[in-house]
Amino acid sequence: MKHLLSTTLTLTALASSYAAAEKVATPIPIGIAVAQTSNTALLGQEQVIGARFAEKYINARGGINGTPIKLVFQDTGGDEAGAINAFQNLITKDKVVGIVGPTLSQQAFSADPIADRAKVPVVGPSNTAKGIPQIGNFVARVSAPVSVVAPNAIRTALRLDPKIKKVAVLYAQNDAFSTSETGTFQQTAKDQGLTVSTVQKFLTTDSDFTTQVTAVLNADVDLVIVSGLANDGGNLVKQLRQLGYKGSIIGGNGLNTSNMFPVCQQYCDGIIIAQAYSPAQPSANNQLFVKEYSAQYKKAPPQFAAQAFTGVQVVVDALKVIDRKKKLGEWELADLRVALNTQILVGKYSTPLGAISFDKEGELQQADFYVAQIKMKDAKTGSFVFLK
Ligand code: LEU
Repeated sequence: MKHLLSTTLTLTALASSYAAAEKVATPIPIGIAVAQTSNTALLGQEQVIGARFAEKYINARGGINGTPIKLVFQDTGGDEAGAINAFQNLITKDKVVGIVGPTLSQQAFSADPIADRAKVPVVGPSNTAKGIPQIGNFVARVSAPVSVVAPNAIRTALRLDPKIKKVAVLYAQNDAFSTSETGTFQQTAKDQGLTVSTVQKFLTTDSDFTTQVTAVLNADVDLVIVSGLANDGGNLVKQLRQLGYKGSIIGGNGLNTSNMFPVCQQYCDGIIIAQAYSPAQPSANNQLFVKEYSAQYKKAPPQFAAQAFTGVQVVVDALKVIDRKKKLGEWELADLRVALNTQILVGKYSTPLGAISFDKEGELQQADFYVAQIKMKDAKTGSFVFLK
């Protein structure tokens, strides 16, 4: 019995020392957990493109001081369960050094705590709800929060039409980002002296918005502000126009993709959307990024692609600093993850978003923001025109 017990103890000790001694694989695995399926893929698709482009771009320039990176993709789908599953796979099976993801704040509030408990750094590429960096020490984001981005759209709408007085606000009540963003929109509208005549709720799974549109038309407003995601938001705008709404429309961050064009078609025309990225951002790093991206995809990089690229770049830049002090191949995975998180938070980065850094909670510090307006040529083709 005594003998058996000590054997068991030895085996347990061996197993744990084996786990502790786990080294980092090469190429260096970085996890990408975004929506590749479901309606949320309308948004996630651009993130996949941005991340893949970053992998190629970075490896063509020597990766991490000569060691290549390898992105490991796990599809999150559009819900919390999918994001949790993707995170768990990346952490325990794929043994990534850090994770860029998920697509939605709604997913981040469920999945990020898992990475945080496992001491795996997370860089949110598009999570803009209030409270994301505060999820935990291991959570940062390269997507500026609604409080910083959204007010720009209202200021621009008022500049384009100073006669705007009455506003209708609509939001997806089952989505964390949309409820957060509408809070900012409603506050900004009041601060700008506008009257919020009606507030309407919907679900990201809705496709019929007759009730909400009727309420908007009855309220006789000159500006409609929509916080939702791409499919629901697109259908809502389309039905607003089809039922006769003629005034201005602001779309939130969830409508910020040309993948919405097939949904609202010619009715997308004129939507005003604040931007956390512009291809015209003048830094040398951005201009090179834009040049190579445009050469490959025959269009300028959209915001979600640029932010996903930036998320990967931040992880890589931080790893470069660590690698200069002690080669990545000599690190134990668990220790490297912790060191990576520390370095991400103290680093300064020259990215397509301009010069960025993080505060000690992991909140993004970014200087430049923009507003664009959708211009549709016909029912299928359109573009985001940046406004001065
Ligand atoms: N900003 C949104 C969120 O934080 C996601 C984006 C892809 C529309 O949920």
